[in-house]
Amino acid sequence: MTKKACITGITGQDGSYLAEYLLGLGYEVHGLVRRVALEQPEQRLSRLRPVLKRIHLHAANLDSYASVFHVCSRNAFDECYHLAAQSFVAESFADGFSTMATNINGTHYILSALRELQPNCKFYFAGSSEMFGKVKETPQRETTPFHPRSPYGISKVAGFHLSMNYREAYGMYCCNGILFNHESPRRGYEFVTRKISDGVARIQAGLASELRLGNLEARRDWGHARDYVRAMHLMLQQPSPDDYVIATGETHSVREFCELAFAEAGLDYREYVKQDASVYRPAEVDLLWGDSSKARAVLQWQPTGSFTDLVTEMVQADLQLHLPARNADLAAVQPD
Ligand code: G4F
Repeated sequence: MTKKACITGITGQDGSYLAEYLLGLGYEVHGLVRRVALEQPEQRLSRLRPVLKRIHLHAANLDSYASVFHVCSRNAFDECYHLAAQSFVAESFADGFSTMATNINGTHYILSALRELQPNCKFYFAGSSEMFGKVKETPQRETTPFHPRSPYGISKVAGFHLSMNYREAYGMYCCNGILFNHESPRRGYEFVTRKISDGVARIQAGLASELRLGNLEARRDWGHARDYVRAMHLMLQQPSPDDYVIATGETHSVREFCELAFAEAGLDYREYVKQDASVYRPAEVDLLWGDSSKARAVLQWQPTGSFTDLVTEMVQADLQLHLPARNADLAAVQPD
């Protein structure tokens, strides 16, 4: 029988890769999206363009229990992937209240509606390595204590515990992925990797002359989003629910990312990158480095591709995006 999956946050990087992956496995894919996304499909559904005709979208507002309940009462799902969140850490410092409200209540509403209407639906919660924050050990694994350093991190710790509590209290199949940073050409422009790959392409195309960044010494364990959605699915296929760290096992600094990204376009990052104190965070997570041994052993999951491959793919994709602009400019100055 065809399995039905529900994805919250389907319009984002991970949601779009997951939708494609599940369609490839023969799933019927449903997505919860804000009504405004349905009204502005060109902008808000752009990542889903290749699969739009094959998925079912439902207007829902995760800030409203009634809205979430309404969708769950009309559709029976086998699996629910809860990816939707205010996921930009810096923004969570600017408005901690709405980040906490959306991320914590949204998770609670979905869990509660599922418990009421579809207690056998398997549930995936998108936990984050930001939960480790001021890390207590390196590398970080499932047993490493949490010490979040931002409203975003705190909201993810709360979501993690909500999901665990529904598992323990009501016997629901709830899994938490503790995903380290994962990137791709579909990454939002506010995150540092995309800011860099886009910045390189803009500079190369003559649209910008510098790139202003914050802390270049922060270290992250960066993988490819396409690999990480496979892990989400694998978690829900096990005999019993559990929590898993998903990471590459390598850590690199923002500076290293810059160096490789600019070099990909034949540029030296030191000539273009300017450090800007206004981009620094009030409390930084200095080092993230994951140990995904459990996922590798139990889920038989492993990442594909290297850090360099990821940087190359992102920069090349953004160079392609900006090429038409450069060509148009050149054409404009060509004599007849
Ligand atoms: O790319 P970032 O904004 O990602 P961050 O904060 O690590 O969070 C991402 O990964 C988490 C998983 O660990 C997710 F849960 C979360 O939703 C998100 O996807 O920043 C990475 C690092 C930080 O240390 C930041 O201070 O880059 C540093 N950085 C330096 N300059 C910058 C900049 N970050 C951004 N966004 N912009 C800068 O100009």
